[in-house]
Amino acid sequence: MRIFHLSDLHIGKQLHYYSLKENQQAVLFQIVNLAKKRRPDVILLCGDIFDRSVPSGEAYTIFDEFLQSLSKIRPQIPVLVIAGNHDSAQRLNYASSFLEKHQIYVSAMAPIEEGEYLKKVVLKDEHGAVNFYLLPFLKPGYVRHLFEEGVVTDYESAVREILNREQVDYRERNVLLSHQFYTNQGEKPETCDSETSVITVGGLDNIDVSVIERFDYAALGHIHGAQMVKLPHIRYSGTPLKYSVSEEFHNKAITLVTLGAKQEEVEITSIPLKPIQEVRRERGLLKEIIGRGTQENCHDFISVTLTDEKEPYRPKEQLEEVYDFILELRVDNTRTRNILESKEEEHILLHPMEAFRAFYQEMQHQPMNGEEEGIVASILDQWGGEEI
Ligand SMILES: [Mn+2]
Repeated sequence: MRIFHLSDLHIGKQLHYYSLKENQQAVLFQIVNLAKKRRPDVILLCGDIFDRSVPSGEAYTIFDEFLQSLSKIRPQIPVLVIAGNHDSAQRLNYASSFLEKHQIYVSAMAPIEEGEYLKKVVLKDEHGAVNFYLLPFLKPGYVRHLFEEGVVTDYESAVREILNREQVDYRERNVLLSHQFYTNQGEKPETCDSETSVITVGGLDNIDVSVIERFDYAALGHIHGAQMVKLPHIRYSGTPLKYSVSEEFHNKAITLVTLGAKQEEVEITSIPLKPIQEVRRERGLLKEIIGRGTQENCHDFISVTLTDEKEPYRPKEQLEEVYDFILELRVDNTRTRNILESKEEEHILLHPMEAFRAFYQEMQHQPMNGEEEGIVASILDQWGGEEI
């Protein structure tokens, strides 16, 4: 069975105030064409379909067109979709039973009630059945009530318990779709700047990969750089486009997974995706950077660092005569380095609980009591986790 694994489309995302509409449409169009050409048996979209929980009309239209084009391919290719932390479960769930008629299976919400289980889609190939388990993004607070008190204490126990109650038959072939932060014995996957929501101090949302190791393939979303976690069959596909300058050297691609018979090692290939605009850095003297501009690269999104000791007059205006899309402009010379050294400010990313504790202390001139801590903790627990 051949699987297209994709995640983190983030439809509607902007890059430093520039719309990525055309880039996103173009890359989705490429994916459709690659699906026509390579004929996968199934396409997986592993969360963060949209960039915001309230997507714009335009973002909806882009996703609609994508699903429509995919569903027109004959013979039909099933599309399996889970919600990520950026998606609104209710919104993504909209018309999901209607979509199933077109072999588009959406799972946006973790089980809420006793008798509810994960959405499971069974597909068949020459070796028999493959069970796809659709696990949408979840927080411990979403599912805690399904278990006895004290069983679900963190993200790891939440996912472990939710999977345990599925009673997966590991003698069969099973594929998991999941959108969480998986680590290998505390060792974190490589992250980048466009994942605003994945890093919390203290690793509260870490889930050890052992929880999902027994699946024959784990198709993951959440981390924006393609990579495996510990084992070749546990994998983040990464985003289809570069969503931050820090991804300058990422090779964005569709992960093509070939699943053979049970026990056979999965085969992994990348099918490169080509953006219509590159995202990259330019560093050097203003004169040099302007000199490097060509017909081919002048439409790229660029982040510029000027190293001129004598700061040029109106550098942005001069750069704009050559480059159309300047994301940011920085100066790195003796003057700016001295300023930085004198400040020596340390920016520490605090967990929301720690941040609130510090805020409370500053406002009230005393620490929170146990009851207050409990209230804040339960609010954070329920909090959707959407980042700005
Ligand atoms: Mn994401």
